[in-house]
Amino acid sequence: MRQITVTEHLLLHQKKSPAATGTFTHLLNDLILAAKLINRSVNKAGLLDILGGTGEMNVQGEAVQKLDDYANRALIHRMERSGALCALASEENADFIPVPQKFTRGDYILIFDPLDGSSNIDVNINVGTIFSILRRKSPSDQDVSYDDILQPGVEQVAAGYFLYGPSTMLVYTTGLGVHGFTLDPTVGEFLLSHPNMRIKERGKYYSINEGNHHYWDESTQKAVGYFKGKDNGLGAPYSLRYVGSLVADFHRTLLYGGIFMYPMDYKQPDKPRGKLRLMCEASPLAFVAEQAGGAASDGRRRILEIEPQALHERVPLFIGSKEDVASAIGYYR
Ligand code: AHM
Ligand code: MG
Repeated sequence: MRQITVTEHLLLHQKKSPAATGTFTHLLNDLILAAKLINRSVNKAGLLDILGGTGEMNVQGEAVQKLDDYANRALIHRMERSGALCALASEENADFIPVPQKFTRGDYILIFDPLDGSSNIDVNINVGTIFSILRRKSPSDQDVSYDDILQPGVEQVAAGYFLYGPSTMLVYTTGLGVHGFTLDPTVGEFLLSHPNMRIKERGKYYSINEGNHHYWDESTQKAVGYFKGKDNGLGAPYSLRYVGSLVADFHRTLLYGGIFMYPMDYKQPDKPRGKLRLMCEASPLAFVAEQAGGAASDGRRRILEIEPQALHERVPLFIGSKEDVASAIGYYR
């Protein structure tokens, strides 16, 4: 059997993509190295003193886990030295980070959620790293500004995620389909295991935090009621699956079909909001979903067309099989 590495795959299958340059390949390989380091720590989490919180809160007002902090530092350290980037932006940092002048700078921008689902770390449940790669808009000799960072998802050059689970996977797209690689720990390489991933037009699973039912508006209650309803016209009620790690819930949705929803809610009545972040969570996964034949919406707009107003902007998310997403967002018209 022929084993295809990520670099080989980029050279062989992504030739037509503007992302298939030497610099981009280098960027992706540095990202892979950072992910392997994070994977190593996640794997040993129970053995080292890296479980639990740091005692600090992040810019989102959420408790920072020690592994969140490690993953964030590993990514920043590795990626600012890659020579391919001019700036990075992380879920854990309030502002974007321009690549310091002492390092070689490139034209790409990396936006990431270093350890998605980190509230699940202490109980040994899948977590992941989500990434989005953009190209700067301004000339290379100028300082990077928020105009370079706040680009809608349609401008992404590449996006994807690493899933640290029973096996460790990389799933990514450069706009030429979605491809999945599994880490072979014996040789330390990600090898092509899921070429050309496609998501079913309709699935059998819905995924949402049902504990928020009382905080939802009527449209959301009806949308969720549709999937679990006996007389929904879908043949049978959908089964519920909810890990609470977006990467894991999305990965299952990609492979089995169905829908993942994190709608707007009224948990804080004066501040109705979605929970997930547009730039480092929703947009990259929306790019993957669409490239696999699925869809992603905030209920009214295609996620990829939303013009971000702020780096940490939150957005409601309906993502997965095309027909399931269409059914859900039909309740928001
Ligand atoms: P995180 O990036 O800080 O881990 O937060 C995002 C996570 C997602 O992985 C997951 O889908 C969601 O929060 C779960 O939220 P809830 O506990 O409200 O259901
Ligand atoms: Mg997250």
